[in-house]
Formats: sequence, C-alpha cells, structure tokens
Amino acid sequence: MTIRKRRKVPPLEPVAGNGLLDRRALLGRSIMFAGAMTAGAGASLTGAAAEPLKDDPWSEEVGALVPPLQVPSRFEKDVLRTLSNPNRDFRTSHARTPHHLLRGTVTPNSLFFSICHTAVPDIDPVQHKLVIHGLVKQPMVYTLDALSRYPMVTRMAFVECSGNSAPMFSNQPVQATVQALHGLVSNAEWTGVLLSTLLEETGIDPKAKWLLAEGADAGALHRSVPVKKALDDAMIALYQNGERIMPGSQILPGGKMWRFHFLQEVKSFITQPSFGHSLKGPGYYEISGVAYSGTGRISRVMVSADGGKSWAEAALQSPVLPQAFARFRMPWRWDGQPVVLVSRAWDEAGNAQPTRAEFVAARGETQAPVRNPLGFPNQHYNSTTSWAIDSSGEIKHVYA
Ligand SMILES: Nc1nc2c(c(=O)[nH]1)N[C@H]1C(S)=C(S)[C@@H](COP(=O)(O)O)O[C@H]1N2
Ligand SMILES: [Mo]
Repeated sequence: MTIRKRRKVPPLEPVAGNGLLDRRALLGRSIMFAGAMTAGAGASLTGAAAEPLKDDPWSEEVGALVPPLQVPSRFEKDVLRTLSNPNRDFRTSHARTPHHLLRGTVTPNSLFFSICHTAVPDIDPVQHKLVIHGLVKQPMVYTLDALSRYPMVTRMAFVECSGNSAPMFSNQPVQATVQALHGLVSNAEWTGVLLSTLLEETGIDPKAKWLLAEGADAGALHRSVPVKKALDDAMIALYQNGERIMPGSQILPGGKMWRFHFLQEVKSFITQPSFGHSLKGPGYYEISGVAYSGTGRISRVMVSADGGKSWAEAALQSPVLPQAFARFRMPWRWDGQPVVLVSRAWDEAGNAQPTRAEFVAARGETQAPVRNPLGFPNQHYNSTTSWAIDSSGEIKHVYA
C-alpha cells in the first residue's frame, strides 16, 4: 500500500485587506477552519468538550406522516417573499425573493419573485392556447397538450425585472435587506419548447423584425421581443425546476432581455453576510453571493473587504452557466474591526459590473430621503452593493 501524499493546501494567509483569504482555501478540508471557527463566539463545540448527544424530544417519538406535497419545516416560517402590495390591491402585485436567506443557485418555485400587473390569472391548462400569427407563413394554434409533444430543452436562466434594485438610484443608501434592494431577480431551471422550433413550423415573413408576446391575464400584458432574440434562445417554458410553472410566473422566461431597450447587464451582490444579519464575533466566515449577466457566463467575481481598496478573486461554484446565477464564495477571517464588503463581477464578453460611482456618473441618481423605494421610475440598475460591518457586527448598506 502506498501512502498518498497530502495535497499542499494554501495556508490561511490573507490575500487582500481586512482578512480576505485565498479562494483555494475552500478546496481544503473543514479542519483548516476549525481553529478560526472556535476563535469566534462558540460557533461549534470541539473535541474533548463534546459529549455524546442527548436525545431531543423529536428523537423520542414518531413524527408526522409524509404528505403527498411536502412543505418546508415550520421552523422555516420566516423564509418568505415580501409583498409590495400586501393590501391586495390587484393592480400590481410584487413578491420579492429573500436572497439573504437562500444559499444555492436555484430559487425555489415558491420563493421565485413575481410581478403581476393585473393579478394572477386562474389559467386552465386544458383550455389554454398559444397562437402564433401575423407575419408568418402558416399561423398555428397550440394547446399545452400539443406543445408537450414537441422536442423540449432544459436550461438554467435568471429572470430579472428591469426595475430591480431601483432603490439604489437614491443618493443616500437605503437601509434595507438584499431582498428589498435586489429581490426582483430569481433563477430557475426551465423546461419547454424553443420558440425557434415553433417558428420553424409557422415560417417567418422576412419583413418580421419584432414579435409581441402577449399574456392571457386580464391586462393582456405584452412584451416586445426582437425576432433575432426569439430565434436565439427564447423558450415557451412549461416547467420550472421540474414542475409545472406556478401561477404568477411569466410565459416566456429567457433570462436575457424581455425589455426591448437593452440587456440585463452584469451584476452581483453579496447575500451573506448582508443587511439584516449580524456577525457573532471575530473569526472565520464565508462571504457568499450571486452574480449573473444577460450577456453570458460570469467569468470572474472579485470581493473586497476594505471598500474597494484591495480585491481578491472569489471561488465560483461550477457549473457556471450562461444567463444564470453563479454562486460565489470567499473565505474570510474577520479580525473584529470595521470593514466594508463589496463584490464586483465580470462576464465572458469582458463586461465589468460598474462601481457605484461609475454607474451614477453614467446614469444619475435620485434625491433622498426615500419614502417609497418602489416608486423609483429608474430601470436597469446594476452597480456594486456595499455592506459596512462595524466592530459590534452590525451591518449597514453604504455607498463605497
Ligand atoms: N402575462 C404577464 N406577463 C408578465 C407580467 C404580467 O404582469 N403579466 N409581468 C412582467 C414583468 S414586469 C416581470 S418583471 C416578469 C416577472 O416574472 P415572474 O412573475 O415570472 O417572476 O414577468 C413579465 N411578464
Ligand atoms: Mo418587470
């Protein structure tokens, strides 16, 4: 038997200001972090002190029967979407994703953000139809049943409201969670029929440059889509994360651009730690967040703990997919002094997420104080987000 040489693990040396560690440390074993952990406020019990666990009440009795449709544990009751319109005014109801309480890349269907301009229609899938007409050679009507027999594809894609992050246009940082600031974006695995498959069947008049995608809700909400884009990767999505699309999800999720002016550009934000969390003493933490770009794959995320003076590259969870959430992670040892955490992303086309200063120089800002962050008329906000942490572990939203 040969003894395998142990892989040389990079030491836990800071690679940028205020305690950011080399991302390769994440490839190491958790034992590397044990010392750093216990230096904190007793995040875990260690070695000799730990006795065999006593049975807790739930270990001493038989639990509940498994239901046909599983719902989250009752202890997850606070992991909820926030509603902009809790008084149930039907005109526009917004539900925001609690990104500060989620850790992966997929947004659970029940927590997917939603914007319904005329409330959620009660669509009967047996009677619902898709019609393609206008500048086509052969107009067609498809039932859901018929669509289910066409070749399907599955892909990850984010959907983002162009009004997402609008509170960031304020010239004073709004003290709000990542859910309130950036909750109008979510990411899912979509399965459906490519629109190009159906347009091949109908044929397109060469004069056609745009198509109008119209919903079956009371407002017949529509979005203009360039035909070029429709032929590229647009999908008639039928399933979301493996199950039928829930009421309140849009008909044509495509991830890139459903507003005709321009793409949802490269963007990232730190979800852990962020406003609403607090740090429990110095020691090891993982900084984590999401990055995405309507242009393609995320190529790099840099993280700073000193408000942008020095940067270190974060680890990206593979696979990194085009037009989908990339989860980034950064090992960090906090010495208990004030810090400012920022993330900045690049995409494979070489686009850089603008800093706050660059964004404001190009696109402007609005006057604080902000009474109603949702009242911001501005769209397509994508600069960096900064979280200041003071020595007591409290987190504030700042413009760094
Ligand atoms: N039929 C219909 N499609 C719609 C909307 C709507 O109200 N009705 N809202 C649009 C807007 S403004 C956004 S941001 C997205 C929201 O998608 P989601 O609710 O599936 O997350 O759907 C778009 N498509
Ligand atoms: Mo939107």
